[in-house]
Amino acid sequence: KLYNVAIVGATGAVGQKILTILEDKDFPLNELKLLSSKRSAGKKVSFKNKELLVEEAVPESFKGVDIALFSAGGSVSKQLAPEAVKHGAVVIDNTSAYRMAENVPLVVPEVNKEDISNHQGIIANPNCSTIQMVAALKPLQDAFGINRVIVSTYQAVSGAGAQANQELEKQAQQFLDGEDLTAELLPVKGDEKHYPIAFNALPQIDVFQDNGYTFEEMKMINETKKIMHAPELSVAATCVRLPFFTSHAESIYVEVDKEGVKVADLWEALESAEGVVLEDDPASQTYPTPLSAANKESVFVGRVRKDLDNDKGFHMWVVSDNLMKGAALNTVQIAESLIKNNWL
Ligand code: 11C
Repeated sequence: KLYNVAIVGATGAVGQKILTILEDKDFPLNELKLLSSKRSAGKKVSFKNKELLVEEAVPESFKGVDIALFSAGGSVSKQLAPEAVKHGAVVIDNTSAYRMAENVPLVVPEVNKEDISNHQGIIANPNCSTIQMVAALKPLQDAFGINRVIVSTYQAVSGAGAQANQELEKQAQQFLDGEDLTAELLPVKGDEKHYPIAFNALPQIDVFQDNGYTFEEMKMINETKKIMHAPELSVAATCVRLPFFTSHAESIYVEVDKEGVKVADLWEALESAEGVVLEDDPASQTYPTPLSAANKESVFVGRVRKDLDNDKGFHMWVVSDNLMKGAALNTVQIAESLIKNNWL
């Protein structure tokens, strides 16, 4: 059977990646419908050597659509995802609009694929920095049990959209030309202050919450507990934006339940985990970096070490392409799981 698929936000960074992935994979596609805001409607996008017209997304666009992949911002999802469901489509939503809703599964297929079977029309794709973290934590949870996670992130500007990439390029040129750096977007579009990202590090991703954590940090905390079915797991996060374009990197401290676990045991668990690639050999300076992970599908793990004071504590370095596994690829993998398991 072949399926009718719609992409909402087809001209955006994630929408474009979804198109590339659908082109590369043998996805059972019948008709592909490209949808966008009014502003981008009318653009032409090439897919498998054909030019497809991008149409404005309206409720009627979803007639006859089996699977709708939403990646056009939270407000579009809030407005149009229920319309798509009414028209009989299953929605896979890339925004934070529905992630924490009780009747919406939040899914990384390697971790909690079975949750998809409970969907009521909408399935949520987690935040990029959460996806790569839970992919690396799941094999450790299964093998040893885990009770505490402390993560610090090193995140690419593309997480904040194509405009953020342009801001980094502009500021880098200003710096090289000896000019003052002009900041108009980062750390957060619409927030009161803006700081340069070029040659800098910004300890704010998304807006501050009342508890002093940013929304990005709270997403990592709350989404991780939901995906891993571990409401009692302690998670703390510090999210930092750095001046590179692609991939998020994370320094993760994790405490396991089991006694006597060795680094070699973690290596074994990580090596056999689906979607995870171990790149860890200090002797040959082998570890993943944002550049080495860019455009790849996997979650890469290196620098696995035992804590020097806590026998059950381990540190590791986890890197993945934020637009691939962190967004577009995970979305397509959810769609593939839906189809393969007859969960549509
Ligand atoms: C960033 N993680 O790097 C964010 C982008 O909730 O899907 C992803 C936003 C989201 O800025």
